[in-house]
Amino acid sequence: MTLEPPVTHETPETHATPESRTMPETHDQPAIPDAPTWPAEYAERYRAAGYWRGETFGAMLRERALNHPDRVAIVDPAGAGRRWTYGQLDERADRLAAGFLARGIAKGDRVVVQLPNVAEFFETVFALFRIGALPVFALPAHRESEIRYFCEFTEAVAYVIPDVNGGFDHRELAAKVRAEVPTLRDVFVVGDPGEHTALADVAREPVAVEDGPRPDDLAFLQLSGGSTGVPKLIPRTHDDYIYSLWGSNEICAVDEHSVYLCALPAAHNFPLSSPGTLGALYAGARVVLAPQPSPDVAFPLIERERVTITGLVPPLALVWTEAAATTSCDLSSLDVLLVGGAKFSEEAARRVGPAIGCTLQQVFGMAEGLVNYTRLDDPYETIVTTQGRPISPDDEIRVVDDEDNDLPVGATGHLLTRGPYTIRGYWRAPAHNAKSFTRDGFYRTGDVVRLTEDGYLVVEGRAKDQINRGGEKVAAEEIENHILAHPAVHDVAIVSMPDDYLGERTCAYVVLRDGAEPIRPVAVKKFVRERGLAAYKVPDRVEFVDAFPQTGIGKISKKDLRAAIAEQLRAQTTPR
Ligand code: OOB
Repeated sequence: MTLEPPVTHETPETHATPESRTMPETHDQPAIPDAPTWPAEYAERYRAAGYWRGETFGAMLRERALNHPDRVAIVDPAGAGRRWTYGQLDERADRLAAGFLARGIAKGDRVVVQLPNVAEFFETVFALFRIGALPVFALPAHRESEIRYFCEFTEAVAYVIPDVNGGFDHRELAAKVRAEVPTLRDVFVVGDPGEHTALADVAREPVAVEDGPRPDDLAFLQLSGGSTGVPKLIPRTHDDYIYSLWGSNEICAVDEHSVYLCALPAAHNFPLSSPGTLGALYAGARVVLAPQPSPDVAFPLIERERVTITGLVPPLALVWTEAAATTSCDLSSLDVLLVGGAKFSEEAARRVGPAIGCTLQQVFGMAEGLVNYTRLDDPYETIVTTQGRPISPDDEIRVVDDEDNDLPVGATGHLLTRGPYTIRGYWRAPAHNAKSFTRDGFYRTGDVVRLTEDGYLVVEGRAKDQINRGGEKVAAEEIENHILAHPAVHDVAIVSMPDDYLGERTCAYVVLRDGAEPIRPVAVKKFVRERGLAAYKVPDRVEFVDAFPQTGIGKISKKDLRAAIAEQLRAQTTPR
């Protein structure tokens, strides 16, 4: 057995690391910090450079609401359609914050938020931001296994859900998780609450929030795509995230006249902050929520709301490019289409402009921080052949070999980064942090890149054990651990296989136990699904083998497995 045992939850007792003692002394930190933060000299530098403006999300929304109360902030076309002005969003956030406080949700508490693209997402997160409670951003696709883990690991006090979304009843899942996780007191439901509490009933007369968050406090926990047995949580502060917003706004030309269409799931870092819905709100612009990213839903919204900018993952960008050729919708308001989350092929990138009539902007980002954009006025060849350059002059980029030696410009190697909006460590994960960060605080992205002479990054591959399914990240080890629980399975290795549409899909290579009854691929998929995992994590293909190819030192050679499945697929599609 060459697989590592499942990762167990790290206990708070093990938190103190040398890095985590570098907290600024003025900050009221718990005795054992939840995550390492920027050393004082870096924090000072980022403030002095004007990156960290000393704002919080709560104050930001209040300011926009005072300046332009009647401007539309959020358009939610679901049902009869809703349009909330900045004044209304601000007031709703105040009222919900008062209601949350009355129910005992306090500064620093964690609240798992799993909402689709609905207006209440913003009301909820701004109410929590105001209190200083931390939203934990779950995705709509997550199921029992992920949600239970988020609630347990973060010791969440509340969980916010829709009633039913995409045919799935979130209330049943919530009831199960609530019964199992003692810290979880409340489940708030957008829509029919069933046995839980309706979010609509929580609001109260606004109260002054005493002791709200400071700009350098944590604002929320974002999820990492990850490559480990369980997802890691990413602690982002008001200061650092707000910098990524206004930095993105400058690069993507988002201002108060912009209209941002949120087509991807709102909780993901890309549509949240690149420049995303929060960038748009920072600029005083309008956010339009698309319940689905498909052209039949999104194109009429672009026409009706005169959308100027949106962001898509590569597979959707391809679908839009094809649909634009025959649509009767007027897409002429769309100035910028951001594409990122996974590698956008040069060939596909060349098709966007002519088909949709907008400027393509490639974005290569990560929830841990660093975001790169091609610039709107870059030469066309740069836009279609690179994944952009960092937001900040203070984003430090290193491209290194396997021993952390810096490589010359143009050479392909591992991307390490450090900067004013890149975390210095995951939340409550000291053992993992020692591996994912260098001693001097560079984040090991797991991406394999090359730098061009003009400082642009080209993503060439990945060293982390992760499959990027069209922007949705699947950590191999997480799925392997689930499949290993099957009684007939002796060993398993998850690898990527090439796919025309998603770029990659997942293939599970399985070795059955000696003497076990043979099982069919569909039984493995069903097993994973029934363990309560998001559908995108169910292996796309299952191959049974007697043994795995091995590397020189006896580890499973995933490289050989990837080559084998790619060859098998080629043979299937190539006529003999
Ligand atoms: C975005 O964030 P995550 O956290 O879901 O995933 C980050 C990882 C990167 O490390 C890289 O492996 C991959 O996704 N990735 C790309 C890419 N953009 C992201 N790989 C190749 N080309 C690209 N353009 O995916 C994310 C966060 C903010 C903005 C955009 C994407």
